[in-house]
Amino acid sequence: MKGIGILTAALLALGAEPAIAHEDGAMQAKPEAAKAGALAKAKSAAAKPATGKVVTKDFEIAGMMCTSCVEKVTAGVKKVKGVQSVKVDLEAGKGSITYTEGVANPDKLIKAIEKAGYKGKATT
Ligand SMILES: [Cu+2]
Repeated sequence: MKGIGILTAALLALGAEPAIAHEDGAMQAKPEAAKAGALAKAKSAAAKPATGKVVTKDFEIAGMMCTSCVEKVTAGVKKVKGVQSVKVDLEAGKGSITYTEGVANPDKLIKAIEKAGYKGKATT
């Protein structure tokens, strides 16, 4: 995983989409879960931000290649105060994050994604 991480970082630095397969063989582990995440994301896309309210926002998460990447992002984002739930869609490279507005915010969530080693960007 160490060598892969360095290669991933190099690819990200070049702005390239990492096209290499992960060697832990976990890539095809959860296609159904990924699809379910996409559906849940579509349902919650209309949520509007308001202080103290629980909202769901979608984020682009670049650089994930396997389920352990998904776990890293999920664990990192869940550590942010105010986060209620995190659904990461590996295939789509997206995450749907439900959190209390005013406690957590998109900046904090993106920082948590970056701290886990990936690139985050708010899409809603
Ligand atoms: Cu991975």
